[in-house]
Amino acid sequence: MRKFLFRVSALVLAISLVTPLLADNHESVLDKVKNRGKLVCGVHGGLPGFGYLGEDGKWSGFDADFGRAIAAAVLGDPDKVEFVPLNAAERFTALQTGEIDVLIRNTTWTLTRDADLNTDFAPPTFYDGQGFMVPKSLNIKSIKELAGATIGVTGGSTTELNLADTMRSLGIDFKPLTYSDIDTLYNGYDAGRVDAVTSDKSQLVARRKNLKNPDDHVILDVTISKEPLGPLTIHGDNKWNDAVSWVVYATFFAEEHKITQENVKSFETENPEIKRFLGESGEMGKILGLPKDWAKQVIIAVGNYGEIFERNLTPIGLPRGINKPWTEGGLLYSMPFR
Ligand SMILES: N[C@@H](CCC(=O)N[C@@H](CS)C(=O)NCC(=O)O)C(=O)O
Repeated sequence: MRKFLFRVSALVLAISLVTPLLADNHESVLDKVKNRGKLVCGVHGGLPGFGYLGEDGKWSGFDADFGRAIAAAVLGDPDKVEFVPLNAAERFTALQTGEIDVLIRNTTWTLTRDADLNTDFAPPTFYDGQGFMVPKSLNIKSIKELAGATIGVTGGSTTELNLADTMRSLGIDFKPLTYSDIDTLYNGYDAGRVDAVTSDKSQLVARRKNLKNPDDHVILDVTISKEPLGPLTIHGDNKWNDAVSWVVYATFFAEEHKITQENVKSFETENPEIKRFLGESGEMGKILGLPKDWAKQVIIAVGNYGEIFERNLTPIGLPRGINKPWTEGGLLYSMPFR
């Protein structure tokens, strides 16, 4: 009898230990966010224009606004988001361990990150490329002229490998100086400890503004890589990745159809696709596990893609470039709301 009872209690214990794990594995992050009533979003903390924690304690930036857009879609309130600042190296662990629900931190979509890191990407929100910044006084115009230079780069990023690949293929000797933190990198550059700094061009533009004399520095007219930046979710949670992806598409779609933060509440249309977008017909919200008016809430909260760009990136001097709707020759292309 005692043996039997022991077996039963061991079985009960095993089931009670395993069940939450199983349940956890099957619970989409979408449901976790709804139950918690808050989105936890990993961002950069020190990148003006993208993810920046101001001295007033307020978060700003393009990536932060996409976090707010997701909170608006899922929870109907763009303020129901907690931002977690992460450096380049720790960002993926934070997502893998479930510390954050989504990572929106100027992160490049690459094959290895997609297939080998237990993460999935949503559509890119910013098509970037890697470049170089040098002091004007060095009078450097091309990468070849960087021969023998000490080049500052941060670790844990795609940047390091792109730099090594490019220099090797061009047969140029250089000295990389790897920093673990963005502030020390740019302070080091400003203090003349490195001759040049390399990074995503958006980051060079954003950080040039903080240098002692921004006008004394030039970003070379060369791009050595493709850096499609966008949100990441945990691998295999399709429901959550669908929701995040369609929030991004909603911002593209609204710009394409001239739906703005100002006109979205009273937007009148007979276009069936726009009606579905606004939640006036169809079951788009239900299918995604979101409220009927989720896309409308996104635009009320942060505006369309162009508005998000103009609010955050135009002021730091970034041109729209290829980050324009496909109808204007750019790469932003929403899948159909159908
Ligand atoms: N888009 C690239 C680079 C993004 C990135 O994190 N860049 C580095 C600078 S090159 C950075 O911000 N490092 C600062 C830090 O980790 O604090 C990537 O996804 O790896």
